[in-house]
Amino acid sequence: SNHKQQQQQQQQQTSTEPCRWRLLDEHGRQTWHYLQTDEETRSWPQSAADKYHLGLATGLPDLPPAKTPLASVDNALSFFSQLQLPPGNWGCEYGGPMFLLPGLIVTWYVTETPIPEAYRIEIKNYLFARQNPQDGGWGLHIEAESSVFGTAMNYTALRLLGAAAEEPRMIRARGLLHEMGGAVNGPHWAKFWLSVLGVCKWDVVNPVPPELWLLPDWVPIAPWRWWIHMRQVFLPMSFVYSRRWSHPPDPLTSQLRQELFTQPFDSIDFLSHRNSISPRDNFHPKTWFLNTINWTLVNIWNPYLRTSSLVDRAEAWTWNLIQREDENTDYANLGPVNGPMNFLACYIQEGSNSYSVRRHRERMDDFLWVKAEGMLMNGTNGVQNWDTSFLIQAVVEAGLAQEYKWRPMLIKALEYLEDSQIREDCRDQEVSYRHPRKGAWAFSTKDQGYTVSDCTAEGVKAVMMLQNISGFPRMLSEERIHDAIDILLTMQNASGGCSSYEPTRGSEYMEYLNAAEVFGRIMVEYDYPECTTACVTALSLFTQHYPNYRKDDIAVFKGRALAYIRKAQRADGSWYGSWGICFTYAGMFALESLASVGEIYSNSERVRRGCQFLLDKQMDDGGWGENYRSCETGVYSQHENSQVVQTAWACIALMEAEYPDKGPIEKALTMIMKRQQVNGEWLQEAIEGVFNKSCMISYPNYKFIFPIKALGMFAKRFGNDRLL
Ligand code: LAN
Repeated sequence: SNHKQQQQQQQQQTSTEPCRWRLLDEHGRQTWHYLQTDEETRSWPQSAADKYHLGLATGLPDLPPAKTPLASVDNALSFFSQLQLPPGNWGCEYGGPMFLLPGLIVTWYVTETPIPEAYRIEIKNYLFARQNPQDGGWGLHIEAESSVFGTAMNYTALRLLGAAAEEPRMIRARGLLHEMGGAVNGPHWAKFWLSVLGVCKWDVVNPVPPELWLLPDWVPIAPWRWWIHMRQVFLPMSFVYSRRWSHPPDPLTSQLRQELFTQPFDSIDFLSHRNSISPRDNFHPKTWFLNTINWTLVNIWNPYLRTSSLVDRAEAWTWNLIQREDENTDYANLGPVNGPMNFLACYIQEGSNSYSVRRHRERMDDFLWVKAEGMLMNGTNGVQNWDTSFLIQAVVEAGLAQEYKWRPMLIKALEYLEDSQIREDCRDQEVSYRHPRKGAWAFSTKDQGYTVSDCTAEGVKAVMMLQNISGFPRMLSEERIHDAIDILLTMQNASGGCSSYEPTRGSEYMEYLNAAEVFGRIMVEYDYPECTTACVTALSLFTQHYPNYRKDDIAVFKGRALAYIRKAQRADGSWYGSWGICFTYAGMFALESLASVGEIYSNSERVRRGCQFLLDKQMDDGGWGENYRSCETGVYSQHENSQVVQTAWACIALMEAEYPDKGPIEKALTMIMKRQQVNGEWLQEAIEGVFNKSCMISYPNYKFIFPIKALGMFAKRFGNDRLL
């Protein structure tokens, strides 16, 4: 009974003590730990970074007010350098998407994984903190309007974490869910997770046939051709779907069966709701083509043609591919959706105590992050390589790499990049359809280990800027730099552009089979001005220092890449951005590409149009502010407030283009400097990043990195005169 009492007390406990949380960073693997005893807290003190991320006072000093751009950079670096983590990388919250935690919570629940009490409390806090105040629901991402996906899934997650159905905030959420027609109106992924949990019947899930993995490679729709995130989610999903595995009903899920729908569970004809979807979720409606295929799969293929030997073969092969993904990443997995799903597949196949399940359990912690609002799930296992590479570049661009003061920070950062460059290709590269990776950098860590074109490019640029330009020790040999260049040279598409993880493997028509409903442009790799620019500028910098290595390949690559950049420009002078919001972000990259081959304002009509597009958007206070609606609609959408990050992007774009009048840039940077706090930091503003057109994602370190770069570039070009 003592134990029971304790449990009850815990149930009531609604927050943890912020002073007990610590971030551990082992070679970039970031996990949060809640220290139970005072002895532990004494022997592992909280760092400034811990405090900052938890929203506690950092104790970092007030600084002399900055009057000049370089003084502002100095203040910013004084602050930001204190957030560098021991291995040399920077970390941060990488939240935004609101559909990740529910997948994890359902997985934990059905795999009988105990949730540490401190996690349980803080995840609950986060989900409640992010409940939309207007209507009590949740959307696809933190700034989105409520949808069935967000509301049904986060409501379910909260119930699994112990929130009571009668709690007022839950009553409100349920009311909204019912107004939207209940969980049967959720998108495909919601229906999948709810069926796994046993609160929907599998009939409601549109087919996810693992047989597709048996198609020969030449078939135009074979899964190996899909965008890597889609096929790696489809993989474990198809395995679980094939088994129609569900958690056996228990008292809690029986209650959920009654709470999530507008009519009694037993009276619901789940099969008839396969295609039910609320208009709020239907961002990318399914095509008649996909609907026909689904109909055929449900009514003809599954009942009559799907023989048991075919099922066995399909399940055996998908299971094999799941294991390869697990082994190649040491169970870190590509991302936050396939991670929990692979975990679930291992549980179904190998049972609760298997090595695979135990290792997956540990790896889930890599995705979690604690902040003042509570605990959230990051969009990847971190932003390590990406932000660290950019910070190095910003300091070098600002002309500060030689400064004694910043040397320890930069050495550490270089050590991190050294440690995290991928040194070997995957063991089963061909069979598991992996792109070469020796010499590449991933977005996050070496364990995750997926080549990304621009992460490799930004990484190798940062290394060269330190080693070849700024006289830093050669931690990466010439051979390793060549390895990175070799990878970049594999990344080009027939169009001349570059994609994210691999060159495009399938046709754009594959989008007709996009079944996710909530995302656009997900089925195959596309060309991106951002990724293309990163590759072009890395190759340019490389040839300056290694003029002979693969000279001709590089020249051809660059010529074709530039042709793509020119072609991707819209008539109004803009470029559409896919990974940051939106035209401002892509404009910065595209103009940098053009400048890297000498195409600038004075000699290029197209650059003038690019600059004019941006200048027309400058706001009265000198800043830029673009709303995330741009990403959804493809039309520039003005934010009501100017944003430090986008203002920095626009300034960098104009300076790259050598826009002749420093007036607008000076005005913009003055605005940025006015927003800097006395300790050198900038405060968080609107969300910065995006993926798949509809989902926004946070890049909190951008508010340091890009102002530092813009201010530094300005001082270099126009002098370090007083602006304030
Ligand atoms: C990312 C994050 C980084 C991003 C850049 C490097 C910025 C970009 O230039 C290339 C694409 C890449 C690597 C990228 C791809 C898609 C990711 C992994 C994400 C936006 C972070 C989260 C997102 C992932 C797909 C989220 C899980 C959701 C699914 C729909 C599977």
